[in-house]
Amino acid sequence: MRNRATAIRIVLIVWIVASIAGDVALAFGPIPPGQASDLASSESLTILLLAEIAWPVFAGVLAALFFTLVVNRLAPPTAVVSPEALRGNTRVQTAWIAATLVIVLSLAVYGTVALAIDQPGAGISTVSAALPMPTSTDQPLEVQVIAQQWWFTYRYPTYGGIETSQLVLPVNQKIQFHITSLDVTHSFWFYALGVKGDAVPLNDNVVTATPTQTGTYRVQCSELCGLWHGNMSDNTAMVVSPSDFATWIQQQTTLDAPIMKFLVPYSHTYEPSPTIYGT
Ligand SMILES: [Cu+2]
Repeated sequence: MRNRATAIRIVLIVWIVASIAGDVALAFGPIPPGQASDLASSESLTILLLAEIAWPVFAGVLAALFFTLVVNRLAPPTAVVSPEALRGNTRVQTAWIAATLVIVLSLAVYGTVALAIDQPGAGISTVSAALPMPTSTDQPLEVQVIAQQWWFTYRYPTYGGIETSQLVLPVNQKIQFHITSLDVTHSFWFYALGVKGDAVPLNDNVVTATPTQTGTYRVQCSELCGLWHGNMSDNTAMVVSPSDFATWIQQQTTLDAPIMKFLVPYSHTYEPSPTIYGT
């Protein structure tokens, strides 16, 4: 019995040390998706919070498993166990239910507050007209993502509705992504910005994020969309300074000029017409 009590104490100490060490390591380690936008930072914080809570629980399960396998490997020497001893431990059960309740309820409150306050712009758009040109970095710049088998194209309604094959965004400018599809369901995933939205035909899915770090990033489709789905990714998405963005948009406008008369007017959704090119 003394050995058993000592074993419980050792396992408890190992669990406490492992819990603290793991939580400290998590706090200093890289947490996905990073800090490249306000949205990504808030997602990283949520993931860190969940990991910090989950790690001690996981370590506790491992510790209990280890204890059971090693210490309880042999049955106790007493042949007869009293019925009371098999009844369960009220203190342990109460503590388990209370701890679970506290974790679940506080996460529910945290999640509800985060949904209500942190992302007021997120959700399905009900506006039909494109946003005006932003006059400050707090006002969103509208950028449309058009998914189609098997690539993405982008339209900039405040710059004449030009369409590009590369996604370029100005840093520290709030961006309102409008995601739609021309054929089947795709999903637009800009991992570094923490942006992921389903691209559904005839739907306008809106995600708002402010990129905070310049760089070259990857965007990809994250919804199985046909034969070349695996190839529907692009490493050339860029977040650049406002002046570089102005230069780029000017170049694209010049490039697009000869084809603008063939481009359908900007809209939040598009209905491909099989007869548009005549029969
Ligand atoms: Cu796709």
